[in-house]
Amino acid sequence: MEEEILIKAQDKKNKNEILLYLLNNKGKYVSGEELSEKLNVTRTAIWKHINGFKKLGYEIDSVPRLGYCLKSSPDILYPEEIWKDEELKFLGNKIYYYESIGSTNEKAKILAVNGEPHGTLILSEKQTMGKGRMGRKWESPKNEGIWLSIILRPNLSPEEAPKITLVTAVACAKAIRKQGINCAIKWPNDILYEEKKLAGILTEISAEIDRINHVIVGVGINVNTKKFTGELENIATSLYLIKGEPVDRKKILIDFLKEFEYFYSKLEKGNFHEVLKEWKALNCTIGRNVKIIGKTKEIEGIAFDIDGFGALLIRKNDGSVERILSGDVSLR
Ligand code: BT5
Repeated sequence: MEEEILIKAQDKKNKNEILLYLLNNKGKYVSGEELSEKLNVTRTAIWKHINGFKKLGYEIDSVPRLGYCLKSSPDILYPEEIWKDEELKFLGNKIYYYESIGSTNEKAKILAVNGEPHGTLILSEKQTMGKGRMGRKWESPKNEGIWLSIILRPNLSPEEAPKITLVTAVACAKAIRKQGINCAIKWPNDILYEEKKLAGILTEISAEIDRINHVIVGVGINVNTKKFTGELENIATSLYLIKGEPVDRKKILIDFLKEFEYFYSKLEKGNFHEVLKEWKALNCTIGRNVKIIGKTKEIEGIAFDIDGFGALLIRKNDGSVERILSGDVSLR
């Protein structure tokens, strides 16, 4: 069943300064007077906001004469936690943050058609109808992973759109590697650890013949899932299962967004070769015997390279070369 619970839809320029002030002074007492003077808000407004943050799970002490002290933050991907980072330039300048949604990609498509800007981020703590490619399902249990979509309006031709999947895969793998996890990219859209799937990417495009209207890039990262069952038991893994301890989702999310901006700007500036170089260093597909299961045919051979558009090049047993734009790869 599809349920949609929106917590907040907001522009970065209207971020909640009270929460940011508390986040930046975590563990310290700040007086109501100080907040009120610095942020130009009334004491009553502050009190109301503080109660709202407490409802979200922020642990805030209020002591007469001393003021307010943020003791701990809940494990939620609240937009201010992202805006706290001042390095991000265009990603998340507008954020839609859900407690629950059908699919962030589906929502992003509607928002993109309604004109939401480049870089808009759609985040949900849970998806009830998370999607993989070709109508497959993506399991997205509450608070256990990062389930997000980004609206992009790139200045690229439609045949260049697959480059965005490569940018995303590099950003995702880099953010995960920062945790000391030696993950690798499997062409085109998987992040694996020891052959098990840690993250998946779903890139969807709306285009005319010669022009992209928008691209939606969806990312699912299994962070704190403790157990996979059924079909996923032997094929999926999470950062928790690899590290043996809970991992801070906010940190992974922010690292991913920063890496994405970095590599996306390479793409925008015509330096896609730098993305490719990084992709090649992080991938586990090239050099392997593979079987590609496409919509209409199957191909077997050695994946020996990717080209400047991100297509996989396969040398078949008869020596001929095929250029693959999409499909499922099984590594042999
Ligand atoms: C993908 O498809 O890997 C793309 C996944 C994209 C998910 C994100 S979450 C945010 C955004 N909103 C969405 O609705 N989707 C995106 P594909 O390569 O087709 O892989 C799908 C297959 O992965 C399934 O058939 C399962 O076998 C497996 N799978 C499903 N859930 C999984 C999970 N949580 N972890 C690992 N594998 C999973």
